[in-house]
Amino acid sequence: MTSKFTKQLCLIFLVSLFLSCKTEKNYSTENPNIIIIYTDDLGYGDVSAYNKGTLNTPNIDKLANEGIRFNNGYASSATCSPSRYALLTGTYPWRKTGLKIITGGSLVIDTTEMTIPKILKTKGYHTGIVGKWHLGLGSGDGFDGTGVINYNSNISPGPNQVGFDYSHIMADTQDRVPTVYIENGDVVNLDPSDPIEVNFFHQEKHNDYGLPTGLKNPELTTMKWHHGHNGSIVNGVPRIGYMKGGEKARWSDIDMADHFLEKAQEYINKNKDKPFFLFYTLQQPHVPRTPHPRFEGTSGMGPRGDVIVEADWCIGELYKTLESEGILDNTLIIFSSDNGPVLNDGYYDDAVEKLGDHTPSGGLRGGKYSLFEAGTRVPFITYWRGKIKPGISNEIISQIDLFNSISKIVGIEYKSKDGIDFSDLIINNKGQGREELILEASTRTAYRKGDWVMIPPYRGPSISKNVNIELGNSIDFKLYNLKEDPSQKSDLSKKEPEKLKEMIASFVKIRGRAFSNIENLVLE
Ligand code: NG6
Ligand code: CA
Repeated sequence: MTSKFTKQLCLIFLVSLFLSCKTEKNYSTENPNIIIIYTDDLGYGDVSAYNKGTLNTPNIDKLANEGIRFNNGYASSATCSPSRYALLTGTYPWRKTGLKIITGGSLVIDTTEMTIPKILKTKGYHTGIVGKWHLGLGSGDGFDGTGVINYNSNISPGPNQVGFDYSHIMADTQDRVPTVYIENGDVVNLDPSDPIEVNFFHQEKHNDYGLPTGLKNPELTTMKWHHGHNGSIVNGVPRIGYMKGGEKARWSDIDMADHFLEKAQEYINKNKDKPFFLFYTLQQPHVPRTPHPRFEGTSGMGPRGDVIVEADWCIGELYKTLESEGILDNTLIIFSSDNGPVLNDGYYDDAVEKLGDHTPSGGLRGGKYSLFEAGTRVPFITYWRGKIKPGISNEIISQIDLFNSISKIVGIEYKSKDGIDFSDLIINNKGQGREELILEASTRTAYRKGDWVMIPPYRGPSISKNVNIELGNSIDFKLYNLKEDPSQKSDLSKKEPEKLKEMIASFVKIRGRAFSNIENLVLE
């Protein structure tokens, strides 16, 4: 009797084991299409699924509500280029000396480095990027305005040399020259008789270089610069840097969202019969905020709100394309943002004045450029119709982990330097997330472990006057408990000296004794 019962139990156990193996295997053998939708400067609280307020993002909400909404999802960094580097390579950006925001600089990913698209190519994927690149182009040295890129012949190395079969990009940002699209290394619509020249050198010296500038001819601008953006004026918008030529190739700012959407849709249509990876990197809501007229006034919050509504619409349209092409059920969509929110990032555009009750940071402290949570904690959503069950996760996960996780999902165990495989979390909402994570903002680093965050001392202003954001600089170590104090109001470093010591020790283990303050600290 007992043995019959035991046999039955064993049988049930084996059958359920078989079934569970089958479900686990399902996603790793099917080679789904993978789309990473990546917004620029969209805050934790800018998505209404995260922060029900005055701004509505119904299409992103659909992904969040019918997929997994991660409440502790991070970009590696509080600025763009480092986050994008970390996402594509699974490597902490501070390992790359001097990696900061790029302005006309050269490619920061080494062409020998492994990247997500390169991994996917080994599994027969077609890979594409449409949108903002901001990882540098060409092989000069330096991240800043060396002006060495020749835009008049095929530009290489670039996205196509680090794993993308297809690229249709803007080089850096919408506020930087050259204001042209680049497809597979070639400037789109370039007239050879009107070559493009660009430089980023100091304005006093080069104020007479190229197009009229915001500094000298403010009367020619339709958008006024607040700080920084007083170089060449294109379409009434003064930019960072100076440009001449390339008149026919210049983009129309108000059409940029539609342009990238169309290119993304074209890419999907063309590649729908094989597995593909699309990195769709929207420019919104980064400055200059230039909504198409049909979105003007739709948010009641001025251009910043309007371009978020526009970006949300684009995501809805992309979704419809996947549905009408019949490939939605075979497509994993990952949605996130490259860093936290900023209101005034260099232009007078009513972002502050018309904000009303909306909270872009969703109640987190800081914003873009900050070591506080709002700098790096961003919307992070995974969606796969019919495969991912709706859910919410409070596990800690970083964009750095997408490299290992995506590898696992397509059946390769490729491990990056700093990433962790969270495929089970991403697909099944199962298992634990990160125990610890280094956070980065303009080469400064902080440390999260469990609910605790430690920010080491840094020189510099506590608040950036230009953007009005608390940067996380202080002469002391700061310690916060996010469970009890999600908005980092109470520094516990004096109250919890043992915890602080433990946090510093663990931080130093990963980061090294990179700071004199830490070197002087007694760590017995
Ligand atoms: C800064 C710009 C800012 C923005 C940022 C890049 C100034 C004063 N500020 O240097 O406007 O362009 O670079 O943002 O020029 S990011 O999201 O691409 O990192
Ligand atoms: Ca950004």
